[in-house]
Amino acid sequence: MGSLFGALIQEAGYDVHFVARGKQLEALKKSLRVEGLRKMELKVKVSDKAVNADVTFVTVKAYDTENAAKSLAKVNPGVVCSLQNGIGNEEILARYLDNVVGGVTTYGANLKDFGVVVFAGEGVTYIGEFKGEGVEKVEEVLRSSGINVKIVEDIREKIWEKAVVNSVINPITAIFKVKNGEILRNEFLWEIAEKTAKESENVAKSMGYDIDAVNAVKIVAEKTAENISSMLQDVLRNRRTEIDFINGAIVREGLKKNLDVCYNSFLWKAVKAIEKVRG
Ligand code: KPL
Repeated sequence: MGSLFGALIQEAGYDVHFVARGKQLEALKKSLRVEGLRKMELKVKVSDKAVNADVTFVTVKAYDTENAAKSLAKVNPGVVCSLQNGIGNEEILARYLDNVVGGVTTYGANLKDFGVVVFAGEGVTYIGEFKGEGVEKVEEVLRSSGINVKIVEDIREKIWEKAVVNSVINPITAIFKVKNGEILRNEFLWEIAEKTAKESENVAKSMGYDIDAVNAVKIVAEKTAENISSMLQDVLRNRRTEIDFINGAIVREGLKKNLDVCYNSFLWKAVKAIEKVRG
């Protein structure tokens, strides 16, 4: 997502600085290529350290948010907007930084190779105040870069909506190694999906968020039927997943309120087991 949005924002005329590590850093030193819905090859500025900016987008995996926040706290990052998956990223950023904007995007982007991002689908990016100020500044940058953006009153609700859908599709596809659409076609997977969705919905309701989770899962699984979910991609690449920040966060919140979270708990532990087995 960082590569795609960075490319679109640079194309709109902004001075963009990418922060990356390892092979992605080396690839970006040569160029950044966008394929799919837009095609472009850009020369980009890149480094492995946070830099001063007016607006900073954080697109790292949820388990890297704390490290990102600590390095951003050493510079002047301006308004910091999270565009990540999972629950709790904004809270972590807000512990270290003054101006934090929450964000959720339904744009589709896949890293095909280091330095090559596929723009897979247009969507909507919801943003909302989390701590301090700056939401309008973030909106201006996204809107003038041609990215559909909406400011919402309560960004936590959007974060939970997305996490509830991810709590169903991501672990099931990662454990059973299927594309998203298979959840709708295989009645056994659908039974697990429905039970998990209802559980996650109950936890979201206890937070004051009224979500029709079963329906939301159906819509997203249909729309993204051919997708390999981000969690399955992580499992296939032997990388750590974001399960602690999705099902893990839902279980923690549910247990606080004595709610039944046994499906979420099972899916959380099953994905943790997969992470551990491959070491
Ligand atoms: O957000 C996604 C993900 O893979 O993380 C979905 C919506 C499930 C699309 O694949």
